[in-house]
Amino acid sequence: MTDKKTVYTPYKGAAGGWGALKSTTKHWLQSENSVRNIHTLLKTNQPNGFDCPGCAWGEKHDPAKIRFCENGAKAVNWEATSRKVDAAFMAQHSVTWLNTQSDYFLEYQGRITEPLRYNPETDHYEAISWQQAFKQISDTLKAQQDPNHVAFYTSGRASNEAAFLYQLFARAYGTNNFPDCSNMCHEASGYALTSSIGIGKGTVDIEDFEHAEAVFVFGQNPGTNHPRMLETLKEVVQGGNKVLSFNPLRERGLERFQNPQSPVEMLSNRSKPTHTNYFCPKIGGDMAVIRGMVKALIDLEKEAQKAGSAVFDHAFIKQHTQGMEDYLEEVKQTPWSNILEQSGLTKEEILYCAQVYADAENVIITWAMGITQHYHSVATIHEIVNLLALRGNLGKKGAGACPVRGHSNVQGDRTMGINERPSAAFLKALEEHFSFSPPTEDGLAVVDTIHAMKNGQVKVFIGLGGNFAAATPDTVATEEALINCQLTVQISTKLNRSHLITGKEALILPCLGRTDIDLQESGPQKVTVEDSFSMIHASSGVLDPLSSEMKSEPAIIAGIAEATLGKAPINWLESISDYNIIREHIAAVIPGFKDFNQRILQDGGFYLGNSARERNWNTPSGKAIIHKHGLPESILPKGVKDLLSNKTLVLQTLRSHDQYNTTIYGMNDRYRGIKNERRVVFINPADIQRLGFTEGQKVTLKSLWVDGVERKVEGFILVPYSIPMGNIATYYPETNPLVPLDSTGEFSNTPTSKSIAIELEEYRESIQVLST
Ligand SMILES: Nc1nc2c(c(=O)[nH]1)N[C@H]1C(S)=C(S)[C@@H](COP(=O)(O)OP(=O)(O)OC[C@H]3O[C@@H](n4cnc5c(=O)[nH]c(N)nc54)[C@H](O)[C@@H]3O)O[C@H]1N2
Ligand SMILES: Nc1nc2c(c(=O)[nH]1)N[C@H]1C(S)=C(S)[C@@H](COP(=O)(O)OP(=O)(O)OC[C@H]3O[C@@H](n4cnc5c(=O)[nH]c(N)nc54)[C@H](O)[C@@H]3O)O[C@H]1N2
Ligand SMILES: [Mo]
Repeated sequence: MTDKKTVYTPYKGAAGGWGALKSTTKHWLQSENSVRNIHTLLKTNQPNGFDCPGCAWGEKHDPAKIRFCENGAKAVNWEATSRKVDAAFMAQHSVTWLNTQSDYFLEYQGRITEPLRYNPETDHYEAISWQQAFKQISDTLKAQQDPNHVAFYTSGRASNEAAFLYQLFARAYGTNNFPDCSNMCHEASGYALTSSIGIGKGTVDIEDFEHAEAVFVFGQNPGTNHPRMLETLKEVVQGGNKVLSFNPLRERGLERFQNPQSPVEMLSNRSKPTHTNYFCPKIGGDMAVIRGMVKALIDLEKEAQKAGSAVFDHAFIKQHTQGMEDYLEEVKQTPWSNILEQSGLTKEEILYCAQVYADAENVIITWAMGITQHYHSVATIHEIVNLLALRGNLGKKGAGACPVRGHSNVQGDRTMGINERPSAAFLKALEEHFSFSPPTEDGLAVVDTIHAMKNGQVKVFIGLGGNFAAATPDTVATEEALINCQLTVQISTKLNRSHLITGKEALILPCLGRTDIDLQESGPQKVTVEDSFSMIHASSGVLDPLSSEMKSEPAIIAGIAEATLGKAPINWLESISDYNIIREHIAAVIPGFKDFNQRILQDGGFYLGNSARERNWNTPSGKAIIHKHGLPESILPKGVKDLLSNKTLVLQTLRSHDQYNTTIYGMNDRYRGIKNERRVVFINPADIQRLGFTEGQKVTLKSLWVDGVERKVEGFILVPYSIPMGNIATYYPETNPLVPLDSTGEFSNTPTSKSIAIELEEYRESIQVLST
């Protein structure tokens, strides 16, 4: 049994503060590039610097400010290392051996500095020239009988320029197969917002937070994942306004914040609260919370009417919405007992939330993965929109919907056309500008791509960044799918699992990252990205690349495209000589990018605009659609209903403070008090007792799913934690083997990685028996 104290000691400090400063310094020194990197860090999110490769939170325009946070600094130092993975490194380590190493070990080995081809005979990667690599890919692509045999994956760090070229190439080749990280992330937000307010993006900008009287934060952990958001929340609280946070875990990083850039706060060791109230609903209980709030608002409205006033914004509802009456009827029919049972909150708590909402003139609702990775995520986000619409909190200053995006350019990639279901208008614009007929049939998203690779329909996988093998659900099934491919190509900065789970043939193409100087024929290039607030701005690297054998993402795409399609529909190699050429194409095809090249010259970039913010609803009826859904019977996907027992727990998989998705920077999770360990289960102490376990005991987690396949992970340590009974949490990606491939969200098809039915069993450590 493990001594729990070695793993878990509650953290007493605030988010940010000295803890953050210490950690930033440690990661900076460990990069083995410290002198170079301090210069680099100071260029983060600055006018002539690069966009932070961390999260997608936006910036207020303030040139005097240092614009990076602890986790942004980790991301920068991680990329700007001096360690190299090249053919010499690969000669020393077989792929089979590397595959026994941890995700942390793999990425820690450094930047990939030359193109590599897998040799199955020796089980090693070997050097290959760029020309040979492009030829191998183009020969394979040209040999496919159907372009839909190829899938083009994108991770959300790709710049607008890279994403635009990538989708152009794939469509000119003939497919809409664009699985992307968004399918596992904010897909439900995109779907729910498009189907209700006619645009799949948030409606607020950073300035709106200055005018909000209440901010509701659902299902996110900004202390770790969007640290710069804490400062914004702190300012809202300081302004005398309300911040209500909803999270099943008591997240230290959401409770108090000490600004590392404020000498007064640092020297006096004082911190400021980032919320006025903190509620702990059950996992998946947010829709019930909001339903309860609306139910309470209906009563408040009745009372107000008696007094001759109103709580609802009737003018807005009448002029701008469709379906409100039906929805309110549905809410009236939902019994309080269901609401309280599913939400896990008390009626008093919900009434309080409703009163705060009713009292505030302007309200913003933010959310992230705690909302989007469930079976009923789309229904929950519709419910959020409905709540906002009731008081006209859409398209007015200080109010609106704010899905807080993950990857730094995941939103931009979608704007550029990375979408397996492109709109007819987008395809028409491509056709008119480039004079070719893009494919019109829907392509494959992540989960369908895995199925298609497994059954041989997709034979070639190309990944523009990311770590498909580790980030996707059902690891065993996903690995089988990748191994089944004829060719897997990974365009990457760092070594990861996806390089080791190869198709019959495999290539690694090393690319430049955000921090690197991207030198092309016309000189150093900038790229552009879009943040969560639809601000488009330029990013230029500041470091000399570690090797001349690394290419930029646009150059790699252009190289593959030229080898496959020749000079059609554009002269690919010419387009990368100066990225202004790519941006001119973007300006011609995508609405909102007129004069793109001029507008990115202005500091802070430009605002893309948002139709819903202007109260223009791009829906069939021209109004915001108020959807009604019944509260789900159970928050678990329907399939598992018959398998549940009183031993079943609901598992959510989340991020530690020392990771960026599948990139593991270290083994600690400071705010949650975890040290040197990632294989932990956060669990309510009463559940530990109820299930007959003890704190610190190791367990096996098994997930329940209809297909009868055994999905398990072993040797996880039970850590008592402030989490509702019946709920547990573990880190991703270690527990991805538990997420059944077909357990996906309704409408979004996003893996339900925040609600998995689990049973725990005692783990017996295997005893080494020597056979000789
Ligand atoms: N440093 C760092 N920054 C990142 C990332 C990273 O890995 N590291 N990842 C980036 C990416 S791609 C993304 S998408 C974002 C992710 O940002 P987050 O969404 O903050 O990421 P998670 O760690 O998945 O955290 C989910 C939070 O939701 C809570 N939660 C889980 N289930 C529920 C629920 O049912 N209801 C409610 N109310 N809360 C729930 C969890 O307790 C946890 O606090 O961050 C981005 N930024
Ligand atoms: N169980 C569970 N699964 C999840 C989630 C969860 O909460 N729980 N979250 C989901 C979410 S929100 C997301 S967004 C996905 C993330 O899925 P991905 O985006 O596929 O994964 P990352 O871990 O961000 O990818 C890391 C790799 O990207 C490469 N890389 C880094 N920078 C660059 C660059 O600039 N260019 C290129 N070409 N490559 C680069 C490096 O080689 C690195 O190893 O995971 C999803 N999976
Ligand atoms: Mo994400």
